[in-house]
Amino acid sequence: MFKKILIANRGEIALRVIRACKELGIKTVAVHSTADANSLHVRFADQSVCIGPPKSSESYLNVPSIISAAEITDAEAIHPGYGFLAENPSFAEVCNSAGIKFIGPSPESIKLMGDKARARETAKKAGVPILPGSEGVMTEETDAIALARDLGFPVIIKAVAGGGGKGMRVVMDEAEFASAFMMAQSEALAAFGNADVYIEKYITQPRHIEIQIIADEKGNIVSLGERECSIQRRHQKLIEEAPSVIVDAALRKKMGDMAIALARTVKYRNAGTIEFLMDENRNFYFMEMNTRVQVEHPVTELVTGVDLVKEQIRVASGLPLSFTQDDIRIKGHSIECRVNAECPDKFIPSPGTITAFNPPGGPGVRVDTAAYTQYLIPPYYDSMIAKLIVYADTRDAAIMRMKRALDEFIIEGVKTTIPAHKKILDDPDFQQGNISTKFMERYYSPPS
Ligand code: MV4
Repeated sequence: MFKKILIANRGEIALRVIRACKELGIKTVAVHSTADANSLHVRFADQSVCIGPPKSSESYLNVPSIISAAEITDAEAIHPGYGFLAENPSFAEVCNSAGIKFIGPSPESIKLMGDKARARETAKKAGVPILPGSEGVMTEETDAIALARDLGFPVIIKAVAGGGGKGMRVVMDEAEFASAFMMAQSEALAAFGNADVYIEKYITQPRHIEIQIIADEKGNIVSLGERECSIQRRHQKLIEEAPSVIVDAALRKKMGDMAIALARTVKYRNAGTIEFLMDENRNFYFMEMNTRVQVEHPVTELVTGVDLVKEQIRVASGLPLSFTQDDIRIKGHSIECRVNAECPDKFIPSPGTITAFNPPGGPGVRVDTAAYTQYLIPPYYDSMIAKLIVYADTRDAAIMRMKRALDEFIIEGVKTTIPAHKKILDDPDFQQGNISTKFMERYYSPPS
C-alpha cells in the first residue's frame, strides 16, 4: 500500500480523498492555489504545497507544478479527484513516466473514452447497445443528410471531442440540417480545436442512468448498480439518486453486465461510470464513459456499503478488489442534492463570504463539503459548496429525510440552490419518480 498520496484537487473531493487516506493509514499532501491557502483540504492534509495563483490554468491544471510538488514531498501516487486533470490523458502519462502512480485508468483508456465517436464504436464492439447513428466521424454534408434521412428526424449532431453536453445540436427536420451540420463543426473546432462530429438518432425525453463499475489490476470488474441523474439543468446535475425507480433487479443485471463488458474490452482499471440514455420503454443506449470518480459517487456508496475512494486507492496500489460481484446487494435508497452558491431561480453564481453555516445531521444524513462559517467562496472555481446526501430504507423515506435535512441546512451570506431543491422534492412528478432530463424545463421556464 502507498505511504503517501498527493491530492491534485480542491474543495469537498480533496477532503473526501484525505478522509479515505487517513482511514487507510496513508499520509496526504494537499496542493492549493493562493486563493485556497485557508481551505480545509490544506488544513487536514499532513503537508501542503502552494502550486500557483488562483486561476486554474496556473494552479490546479499546472502539471509541472503538481509533479514537482509530488517529487519534493515523496508522494508515490496522485489522486486527481474529478474535474481539473482527472480525465487528461497527458497528465496520467506524465505521472506514470515520473514514476508516480496515477489513481485512475491508463492514459489509453482515458484517451479512448475522451473520443466520443471511438467510445461509441468500442461500445458497439463490446455488444453494448448504441443508438442508431453514424459509423465514426461524418465529414461530408451530403452523406450526413442522407444518413439523417435514413435515421429519421429528430437527430443529434455531437462533437467527437465534446461530452457532458458541450458541442451538441439537435436537428428537428431536414430543412435545418445543413446549417446545423456546419455550425456544429465550426463550434466544435472553436471549442475543442477539433471539428469532427458524429450523428445519432435523438431521444426526446430520455432518462440519464449511469452504472458505476470498479476494476482492479488483476482483471476483476464489479458493477455497483445505477444512479439516476435525470434532474439536471444546462447539463449540470442537481439531484442524483440510487437506485433508479425505473430499474429492477433484472434490468440492473443487464446494464451492469454491459458496463462490465465495455470495461473488459478496453482493459479498464480503477473506478469508472458508463452513462446510458433510457427511453420510455426502458431501452437503454450507451452515451459516454466517465473515467474518474464522480461528484455523485456517495449515493452508490450508501446503497452498496462500498467505500469507492478507498477502493480506488487499494486497486491502484495493486491490491485486488475487497469484494466480488456476489457480495454486492443494493439496499435502501439514497438521494444527493448538490448545494451550489447560486441564485436559486436564475442559477447564476453567487460568490462571497458564508457568514453562517450549519450543516444538517442526524440519522441517515451525510454532508460532503469544504465550507465553514466565514469561508470565502472564491470566484475562480465551480459554485458547488456542499453535497447533501441522505440514506433511508425506501425512496419515500429518503425524500422526507432530505426535506428535513434541507430545512436544517443554514447557509447565510450567499444565495444557494436549497430553495430549488425543496421545490423539486415537493413536486408530485418527482415524488412519483416520473422524471426525465426534461424535468427542469417544465419546472422552471426555459432561460430567456
Ligand atoms: C443525447 C440525447 C438524446 N438523444 N443523445 C447530453 C450530454 C451528452 N453526454 C449527451 N447528451 C444527450 N445526448 C441522443 N441520441 C440527449 C442528451 C441530453 C441529456 C442527456 C443526459 C442528461 C441531460 C441531457 C440534457 C439534454 C440533452
